[in-house]
Amino acid sequence: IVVLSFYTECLGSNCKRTGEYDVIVNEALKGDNLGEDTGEADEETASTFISNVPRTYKPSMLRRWKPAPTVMPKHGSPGEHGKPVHIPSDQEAVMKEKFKLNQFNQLASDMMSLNRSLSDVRLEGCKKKHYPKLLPTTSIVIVFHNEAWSTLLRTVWSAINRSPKPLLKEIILVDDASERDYLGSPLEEYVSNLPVPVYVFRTEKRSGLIRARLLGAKHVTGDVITFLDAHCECTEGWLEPLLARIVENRKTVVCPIIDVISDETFEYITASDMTWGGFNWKLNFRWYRVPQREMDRRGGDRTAPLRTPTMAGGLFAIDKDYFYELGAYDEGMDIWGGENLEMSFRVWQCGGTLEIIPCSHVGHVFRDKSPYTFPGGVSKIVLHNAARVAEVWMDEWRDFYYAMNPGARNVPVGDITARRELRDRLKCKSFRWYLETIYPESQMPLEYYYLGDVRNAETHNCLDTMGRKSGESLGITYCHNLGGNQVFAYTKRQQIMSDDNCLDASQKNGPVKLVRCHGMGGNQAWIYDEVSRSIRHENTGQCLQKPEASDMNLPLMRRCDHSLGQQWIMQSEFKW
Ligand code: LR7
Ligand code: MN
Repeated sequence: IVVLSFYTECLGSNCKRTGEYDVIVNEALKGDNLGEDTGEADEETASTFISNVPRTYKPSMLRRWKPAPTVMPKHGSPGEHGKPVHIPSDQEAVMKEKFKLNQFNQLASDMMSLNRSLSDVRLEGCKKKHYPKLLPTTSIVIVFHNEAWSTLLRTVWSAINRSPKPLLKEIILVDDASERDYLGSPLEEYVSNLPVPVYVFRTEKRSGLIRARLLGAKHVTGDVITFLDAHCECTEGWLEPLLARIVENRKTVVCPIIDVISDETFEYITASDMTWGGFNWKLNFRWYRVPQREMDRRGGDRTAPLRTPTMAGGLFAIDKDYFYELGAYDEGMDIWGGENLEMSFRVWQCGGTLEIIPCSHVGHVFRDKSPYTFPGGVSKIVLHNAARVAEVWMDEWRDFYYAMNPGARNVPVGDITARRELRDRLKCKSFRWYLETIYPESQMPLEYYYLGDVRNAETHNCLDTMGRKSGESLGITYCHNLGGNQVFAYTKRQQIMSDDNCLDASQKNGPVKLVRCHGMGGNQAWIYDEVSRSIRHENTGQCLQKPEASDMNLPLMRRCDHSLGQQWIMQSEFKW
């Protein structure tokens, strides 16, 4: 169950940008997700790193460019200006049938022009920006497995139409062993007639997106590699700010703002410029609200590059030499997942900078489920990839990953010596440095006393989140020793946390809830006494107690009385 929830959570609605963003906005409005800065930010971004990558581009590598002309709307064609597509009611059965092919509304996509128009979603300040007259060339690498024709080719056309011609060296498509005939010679024939060189390479057997990208990158002749998923739409002016930033500093890895193309209607929905990338204990990539600290660093300028702790993974640009110097990708990762956090940690820990460039917008079709097979099993693959991230980059914080995903201990990580050597060779910094300097707001506590289950001395039951969300009640049930929902960290800041939620009590005798950790003590401060084994709530002075018979599964707040029902065992040794 733990394993399944891992996967659905990752490809599921939680991962969907709209859904997550709503949550973020709502919580921001309520004011409870605006945790204060939880640490000191170090302004120096690891510039001590010794690099072979030349710091500047030679003039011969740069091209003079002009912005691409705006794509004009086709009158009467569905989806123009990024509007939603309406499916006639007599076509609903076809629509449902086609939805299964890719887990998005392929009929809607097929109805739209491959060159559909979009509105200019940029901030006014972005439209006025001047970029250098000379910029480097880029090659776009798009990998796909069984992608729909219309989404794949709309990705290609949007890049061609909206990139300054001299800057787009070529587009490299990598077919990862698709099983659809139209992706064979018909695709090769189609792309041979496009106004930009487009090449198709094919993996011999299903390799997964990570190795497919490595294959594509090998054939890149441009100076910058730009990766895109196969169901994207580039918007006006998307490329220039990315390249301009890399010219400024070749060790900057840059992402556009990833807007939402609805999987239901193909409507183009602008995403917030106030979210950045984080991750949870399961090592799922997650969007979170940008903290005030980073807004301040940018002088409040919403058009300025945003330093992000992690990236979503599919859409980014990187100097080609730097890509290889930094270790490209981990070839030991299969099919899907993990590479996004792996590269994010690697960039930061090894002396680079990872940014979201808010003046660059690219749409992506977010979907609830993955449409394709995971040979060998979803959980095995995803846990394997994530374990490699944890083992190579996260030092002792890998414990959080294993505690949250006990199934991961039984999945072989494979040989990781080459990646560990890479980390040594590049003299990369520790995960502690990353948490302290780059991501003090993360869910991973910097200092903690304990990680494990919390057992009641009388009933021998364990505190359990029951998989509940922020705002819901804490549960308690028999101890299963499997970690997951029964794993809690007791931190030096007196929080009892499970992933990004903390035990929270707001009144005497009241319920104990799971609430998004705010790091400000108050309702979330608990004092554990190792001798009396009590968990005392600082604000109310009451103690955590086993449920009463009538309320079987809800731990309570009661006056401290040293009874056995108020004694809690944190099993493994404490790190006092
Ligand atoms: O075996 C495979 N072979 C492939 O070529 C599996 C996938 N692929 C292709 C696939 O056709 C697609 O073009 O790889 C690309 C990414 O796969 P998706 O679209 O199923 O992934 P996703 O959009 O659900 O997931 C995000 O996380 C992935 C983790 O491995 C990758 O980093 C994706 O690139 C990434 N997508 C984005 O960053 C877009 C924004 C999504 C978010 C958050
Ligand atoms: Mn995708």
